[in-house]
Amino acid sequence: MTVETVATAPIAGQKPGTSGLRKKTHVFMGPHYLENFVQATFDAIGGVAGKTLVLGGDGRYFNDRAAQVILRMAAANGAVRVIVGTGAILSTPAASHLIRLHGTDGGIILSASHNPGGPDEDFGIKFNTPNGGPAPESVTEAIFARTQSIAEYRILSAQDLDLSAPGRRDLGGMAVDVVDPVADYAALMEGLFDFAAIRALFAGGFRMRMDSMCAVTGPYAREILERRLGAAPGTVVNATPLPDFGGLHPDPNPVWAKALMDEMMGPDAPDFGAASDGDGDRNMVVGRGIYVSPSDSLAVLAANAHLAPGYAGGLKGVARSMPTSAAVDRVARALGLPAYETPTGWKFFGNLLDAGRATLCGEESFGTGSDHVREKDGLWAILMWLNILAVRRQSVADILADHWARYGRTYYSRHDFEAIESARAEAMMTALRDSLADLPGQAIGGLTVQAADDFAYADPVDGSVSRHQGVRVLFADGSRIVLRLSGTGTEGATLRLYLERFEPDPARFGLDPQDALAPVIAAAHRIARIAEFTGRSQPDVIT
Ligand code: G16
Repeated sequence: MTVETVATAPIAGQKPGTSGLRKKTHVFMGPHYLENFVQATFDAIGGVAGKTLVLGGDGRYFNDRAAQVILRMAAANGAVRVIVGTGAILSTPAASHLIRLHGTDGGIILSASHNPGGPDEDFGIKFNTPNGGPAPESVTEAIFARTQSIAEYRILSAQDLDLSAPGRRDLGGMAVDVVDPVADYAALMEGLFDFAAIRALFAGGFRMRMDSMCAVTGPYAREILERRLGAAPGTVVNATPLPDFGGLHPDPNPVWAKALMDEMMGPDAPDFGAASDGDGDRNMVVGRGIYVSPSDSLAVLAANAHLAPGYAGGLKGVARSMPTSAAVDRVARALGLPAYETPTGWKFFGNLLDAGRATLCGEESFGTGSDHVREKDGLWAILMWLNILAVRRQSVADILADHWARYGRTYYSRHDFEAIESARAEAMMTALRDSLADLPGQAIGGLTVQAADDFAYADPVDGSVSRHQGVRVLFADGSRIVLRLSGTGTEGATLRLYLERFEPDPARFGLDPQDALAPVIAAAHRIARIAEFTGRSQPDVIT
């Protein structure tokens, strides 16, 4: 085995977005594309000589090939050890846990998360730092800068390594520890939640449907829900991870997890439904006949976390991304907890979690998690709900009703306009930003603008400032709209329009969110001139 130094040249566009570098799979499979980005990552973190890394991915098409390349590059760059999931599979939260458990120098996760997979779909890669969390902007910017000056990369010439079963292998003097992807993660969950209470719940006839969407959580959910907690065999569906996710879009929302939604809204629905995404960090939860919006889910978990043994001592604080609804803020106020508002992207929670300022974090984009790892964690959220249901012995609908009765209901929805021509989307955002100063005081369809800005975040821990994180328009009645362009898409631009209205009147808790939000939706279209700039008046996806 010899180390080759391969001459290369910068490839344009290797700028990580909201969560790592995501591109079409064929782009990643192009000459030097993956290698350039991996070498740039190694260089940006001061090299990997003498270091230990974790490696794994969500099993999508090219995951196996990419993992072999990265192992050979890690060996050629002097890494001493790589811990890799069997078959190069690790869910994102499980990878985060392994980095923390073994105190490694970070890890590489292969995933485009909720984006579809396959030769014509998406692939992605991201670096997580030694705290287990996604690299902060300072690191991703250094990686991007390095991709623009790279001239060579190092790779071992070697055969593929057998990753099909646990055990230690040698790759040119570097130890490769192949580990069971599920075991350590399942043990972590067992330490946080009241498995005995959840087992008793299932033993009493409680029925659940878990849709793993042919993605990475299948083996994790089977082991934890069916084997350890005694849920009925077959509770987990779409449980075999497939390279193309069975042609499904592995995004757990009411649109892409429609089969689950139909079952939960239909006759004889199970008591509880849940779904997770491509790499296992997202979750959707549904009760019999009732959908739980992610913002409400975060608020309910914050209000009830003390019922789970791992959180019995209470929370240090809560954090949400700016576009997420303020429902959790109301819980924080009632509990006397600090509440933080960060830009979109889990990486912004890392400092708060590390500094012990927040225990629970969440986002409207179906992400919820805690300080047990440094990623959002789909199965964690589902188990937290199960723990709460097992202790309270109420239905999901009753728990939500209780919650709204106490805190009021925050109607919330996100409208996505996908694959817009990038120049049009940028022009719309520019015009909107230019109009911000004139908006306060304007009355638009019965709503008066109170304030409007372009969200900037000053990290309270390290003082770093992130600007242009989304336009917010606040109305006098407390309603709010937020507009930003997605940082995870791979085709054109996706405009995200976030809509929110607080309702204190219990007589009005039963509305359809789209009806409750109708005036806010109309105002958003008028203020941002969405149709004029993008040619679209209807969203592609509503969550
Ligand atoms: C990633 C980030 C999340 C973010 C989501 C959507 O999730 O980790 O923090 O909310 O993307 O981002 P955007 O609105 O920019 O598309 P995931 O599950 O895709 O890794």
